Formats: sequence, structure tokens, C-alpha cells
Amino acid sequence: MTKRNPDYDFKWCPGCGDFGVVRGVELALADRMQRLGEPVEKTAIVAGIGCSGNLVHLQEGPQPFGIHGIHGRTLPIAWGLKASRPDINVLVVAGDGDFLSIGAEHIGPQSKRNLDVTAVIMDNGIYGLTKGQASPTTHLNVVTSTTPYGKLDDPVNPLEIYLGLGVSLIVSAVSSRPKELAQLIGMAMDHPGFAIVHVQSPCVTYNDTYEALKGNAKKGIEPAAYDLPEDHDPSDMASAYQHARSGRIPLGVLYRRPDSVPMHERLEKAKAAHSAKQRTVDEMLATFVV
Ligand SMILES: Cc1ncc(C[n+]2csc(CCOP(=O)(O)OP(=O)(O)O)c2C)c(N)n1
Ligand code: SF4
Repeated sequence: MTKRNPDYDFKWCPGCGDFGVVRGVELALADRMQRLGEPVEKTAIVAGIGCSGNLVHLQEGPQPFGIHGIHGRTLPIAWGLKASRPDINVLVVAGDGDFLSIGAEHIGPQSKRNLDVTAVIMDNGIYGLTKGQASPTTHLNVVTSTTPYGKLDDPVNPLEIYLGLGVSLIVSAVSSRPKELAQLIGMAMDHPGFAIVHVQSPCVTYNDTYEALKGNAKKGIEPAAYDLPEDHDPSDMASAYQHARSGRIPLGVLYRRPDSVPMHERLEKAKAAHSAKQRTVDEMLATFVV
């Protein structure tokens, strides 16, 4: 397909941060196609459930393959896809609720496997599609439909979680800078291993964080987001932790594992090293028969 499906009529609210993210994805894919001479069909987008996951339907221009799966299970689907077709460029798109709540249990295993996919996470600090329930990244004391007295649980720190779980490339970005986001997503897709691009993507309807991110000097609001300093070395885990724990939102390449070997390359090496021991399916089945 060269154009998105006109029959899919889901619409984001005007001003939703996800518009900047879809633009970033479109630009990154166009650049990849040109740079690598790769057809768009070499990419598959695996989407989570939420306003964010609808990105897979709302992309303009040449269409990659898309899978809109079940809530929280983008990574298992991406793993299946990548295990059978390691040549496919797999992009996961999901929200903070999908990825960090119901889907959180999958991040650790795929980090350890170093699954070669890029996950673009749209963090709006709320469940948008289901009309504004608190998510793991909703801040303390924020009133939502499920936290009428203000949120009582501490918010999770996604960057710290990714560092702790050993994600091999961790990028932090904002949806309001789509060209920069495109460049970061492109770099993440080129990375051999598990890459997460965590994007602050405000929900204007249920949790508008534009002002908090950008700041407002007139109101005395300091910007929560800041660019990582030039002397930040992404291979320096201690520095990455320091910025992740700054209480603010560092923007840029937070961490990159220098010796990143993805899962499918590990498998190829193991197969080559143990080729003499490999058995056919019939031989394996025969071991179960007495
Ligand atoms: C198993 C299951 N539980 C709950 C839901 C309802 N549900 C749909 S989307 C969603 C949360 C979406 O939040 P998030 O991932 O942050 O995406 P957003 O809509 O904010 O982009 C929930 C709880 C579901 N579809 N499936
Ligand atoms: S509800 Fe929020 S996240 Fe969903 S489309 Fe509207 S602004 Fe975007």
C-alpha cells in the first residue's frame, strides 16, 4: 500500500503530542529507505493498544507492514516476527500504559536477549484512549478518574528502569521536535540490538504537560526537559544514571552499550559453533518415542 487506509477513522485530538511522533517515524522511515535503498515493506510496525498504538494506522505516505496486537504484548509479537524474519526492520509503537504497566514484564527478557527491535514509546503520563486513568508515569498527587484524591503511588522512572534492565540503546526525546526525533529513531533502527526511544508526548485532553516540559518564565515554571550536555558519554553508565535520576527529563542519547550483539547474531554464532550436534526435527521427535 502506498497510502493509509481511508476507512480507518480513528482521530487524535488536535494538539496531541502523537502527531509529532508519527511525523518523526515517517521521516525516519523515508530516510532509511533512501539511505539503505530498502523498500518500505522491509519494515513492520508492531503497535500497542491506546491512542499511541493507532500510529500504525495514521501514517501518511508509503506504508510499512503493520500489526495491531493485544494490549501490552508488542514485545512478544516483535520477538516472534524477528525470530522468523531477522532481516525485517521491526518498530514497536506503544504508550506508557501499554509498555510500562501491563507490558512491563516483557522489557527485561528482551533486554537480556538484546532483541534487535526499536521501541518508540509515547509517554503522556495517562491512559488516553480509555479516557484518563492514572498510568505508571502519572505524577504523584495528580487527580485522574482512578485517583480522585490525587495519585498516591510514586511514578516510575522509565529511563532508570531501562538502564536497570540492560536495554542496549536508550534515547529520550520530545514529540515537539519531530525532525530531531526522526534522526534519533533512525539511529535507533540502525543500532544492532534492543533500542528504546522514550518520547514525552503530551495528552492535551487528559494530562497536558507541554508547559511543564517547556517551562514558562512568566509563571516562574522551570522547563522539566533539558538537552544532555555535550560532554555526556553515552557509554558511561554512571553518567546515564545521574541524568536519569536528575528529577528532570534529559533529552538525547542517554546510554549506548558499546559491545551490543543482537539475539539473532548470537543464535547464528551458536548454530555455527555447534553444527555437528544439530538434529533434524524427526531425530528430536524420535527421542520422545520409546
Ligand atoms: C487486556 C486489556 N486490558 C485493558 C484494556 C483497556 N485499555 C485499552 S488502551 C489502555 C491504556 C492505554 O494507555 P497508554 O498505553 O498510555 O496509551 P494512550 O492511549 O495514552 O496513548 C487500556 C487500559 C485492553 N484493551 N486490554
Ligand atoms: S486523548 Fe490524549 S492521547 Fe488520546 S488522542 Fe486525545 S490528546 Fe492524544
